[in-house]
Amino acid sequence: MSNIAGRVREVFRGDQRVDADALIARLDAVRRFLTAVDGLLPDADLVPAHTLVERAGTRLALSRDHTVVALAGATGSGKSSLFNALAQLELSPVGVRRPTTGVTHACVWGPLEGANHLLDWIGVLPRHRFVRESALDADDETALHGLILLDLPDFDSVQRSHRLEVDRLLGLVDQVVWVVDPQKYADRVIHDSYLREFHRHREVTLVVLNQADRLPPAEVPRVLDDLRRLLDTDGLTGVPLLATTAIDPAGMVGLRNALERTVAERQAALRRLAGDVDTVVAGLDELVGSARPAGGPDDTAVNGLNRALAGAAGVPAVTEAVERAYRHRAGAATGWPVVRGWRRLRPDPLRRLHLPGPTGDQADPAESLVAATSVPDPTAAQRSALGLAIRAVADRAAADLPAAWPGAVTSAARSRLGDLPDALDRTIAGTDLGLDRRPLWWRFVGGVQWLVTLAAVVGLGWLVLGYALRALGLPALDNPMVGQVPLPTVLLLGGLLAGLLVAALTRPVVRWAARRARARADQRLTARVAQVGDEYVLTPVRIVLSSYAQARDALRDAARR
Ligand SMILES: Nc1nc2c(ncn2[C@@H]2O[C@H](COP(=O)(O)OP(=O)(O)O)[C@@H](O)[C@H]2O)c(=O)[nH]1
Ligand SMILES: [Mg+2]
Repeated sequence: MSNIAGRVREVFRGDQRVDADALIARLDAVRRFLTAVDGLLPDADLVPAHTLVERAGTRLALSRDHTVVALAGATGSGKSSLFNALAQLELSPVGVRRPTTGVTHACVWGPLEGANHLLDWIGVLPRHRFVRESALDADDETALHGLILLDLPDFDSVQRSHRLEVDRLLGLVDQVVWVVDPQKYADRVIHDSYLREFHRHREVTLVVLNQADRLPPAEVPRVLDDLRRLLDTDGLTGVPLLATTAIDPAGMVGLRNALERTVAERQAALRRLAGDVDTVVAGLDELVGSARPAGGPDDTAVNGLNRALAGAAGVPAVTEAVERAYRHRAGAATGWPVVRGWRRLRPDPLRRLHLPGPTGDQADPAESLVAATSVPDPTAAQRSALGLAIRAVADRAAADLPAAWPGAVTSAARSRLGDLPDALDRTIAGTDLGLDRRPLWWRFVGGVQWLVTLAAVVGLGWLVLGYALRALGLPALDNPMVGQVPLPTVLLLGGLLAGLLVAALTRPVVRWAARRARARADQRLTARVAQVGDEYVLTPVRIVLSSYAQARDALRDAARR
């Protein structure tokens, strides 16, 4: 016995204390993780983390002076016998029935207050709660004050409800004492389904080989060694392992001592939760990894997106219209006055797209809430090019992320796809295309055209007047001469010729200026369309990337013991 107790002490010496504040900080980190990934990762993957946050919050809010220890094991291993022996219920004046299988019984050492809330939460019915506070005990039970011992149903029960109850309770208790017996200690069920699952809860796991009295004394160490080897394979290296005999008080000393230490340390609840955090973090690790993603998609993908957006928004059609509108408006302002009116009859190319007309009037702001322009809708090819460009942006942005994330990034990139057409249209309608002001040189050339036309008209009038006077036999006008030619003729022909000449000279200048106007409009529209892409596609992507970074940092904090 002393040998075994010595081994137990050695293991306990290796245990580290869990700081309550550090544990609370780790739980906060898990909470931050959950906030960061909310709506981005599949809910099913987050259930353990949500459960942990809720359970841990409640457990820490409930009595920390109590330690809930469960006796768990297969049918007939001796859980109830150990429970009765420790609680000495047979001696108790309460005179209770022997606990029956299938129902969890609890025994509380010390006062029930505080323990009752804990037992309400754990779900042990009041009529299955016993108090180990007896006048007969005197002071020899004080070392266990604060212990709440549970006798769990058999985990290998044929009744599914019993097994579910065991699983539920194993998730809530602070420490588990696994009870095995010499016949069944190597059973696969207990190792594969239970002990192995508890490898992150080594610090709150204790294994007892009960019914040690059934073995020849010389066999006990050999069986314990064999069991120790199995526990090592379960990942439970170093957990306390001791032999017990429920029917002999002397065979209970080791277990009692271990429980007294657990109760005195007040650490089991914290260690259990710390183990839970470890388990949850390990489960989430694959989901988050340690990738350090770029701040967003690369320039190539963004440029591709902007091109596709410009195509879908009809930017080429608008810039083409800008060029034609420039020529149209410049022609109307600088053309030969004789044909100007005729030009004005033709519709303005920008007006046709319901874009700001020749007077520079902006689209009505109320109207701009709905499709504002008549720019042609994107073709199927443009639509699919946009879809591909958005996909490329998402793919590039999510390239370094773990498998759970690219889906979230793609959804984010496409999240506002439905709003894009209107947003693009409003942007096109609201963009200053640079045609508002009439260039000074138009006015100058227009003025020159008026002057030369006026000259021609004056010449014509003068000539007509001269002919009329002559026809009526009145004294003729005395025409001043320019060289050999009379002045009115010079005015008329010179004016007409000058008008045609100015118009001819102006035309290439107008063409060149129209191309410049088109380039300017293209620049402005592309920049505005890129802003829309930023707002509707890139920003949602960046939000997911920053959520990823937050989740990764939070998980790293949660992992830090
Ligand atoms: N010899 C011996 N028998 C025991 C010991 N512990 C339990 N038993 C017997 O094993 C049987 C099953 O015990 P029980 O406590 O009901 O097991 P449970 O199903 O795990 O609750 C009962 O007949 C007990 O008397 C022990 O340490 N030594
Ligand atoms: Mg039992």
